[in-house]
Amino acid sequence: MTVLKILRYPDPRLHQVARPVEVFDDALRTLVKDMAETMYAAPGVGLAATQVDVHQRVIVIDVSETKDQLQVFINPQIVKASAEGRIYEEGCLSVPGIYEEVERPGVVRVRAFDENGKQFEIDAHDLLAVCIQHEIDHLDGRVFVQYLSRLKQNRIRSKMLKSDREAA
Ligand code: GNR
Ligand code: NI
Repeated sequence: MTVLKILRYPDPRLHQVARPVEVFDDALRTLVKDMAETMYAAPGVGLAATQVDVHQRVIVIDVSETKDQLQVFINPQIVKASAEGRIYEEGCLSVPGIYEEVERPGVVRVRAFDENGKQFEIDAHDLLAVCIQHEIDHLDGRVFVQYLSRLKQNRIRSKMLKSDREAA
């Protein structure tokens, strides 16, 4: 059982762009397992490798009520996105305590590989669509607060730095 440390905004490592996975080996499967444990422990509905300072294109998600439906997305690509947007109140394990509305495409088709290197495609909507897009953003070095106004971003940054100081 390994719960990994989650980077907190505004850590600059959250802005690194992750590289595609090239080898589907036991080390990758261990990473996936540790990321899943970290996500469930948090608890959260998704986690991108970037958040645990591993800059590879690996995502775990479980949007089920029962927390027993882990989905693994390696080298994920959005191959189709609906023109219609949806607004959802998002949160992030790297920005604890902050919840803000973000608009994104409501439905996306995602192509990815599982931890054994098998390719698959799914259509995602609702929370799963939001979560996949939020996690792919992490892999591209983007945190959801970057969709907010400069003013809100600055306030969130100050709040995070203050709570870091108080915890130290
Ligand atoms: O746990 C999480 N909940 C959530 C809620 C609304 C929109 C996105 C998310 S993802 C977040 C976990 C996380 O930070 N993943 O990167
Ligand atoms: Ni996040």
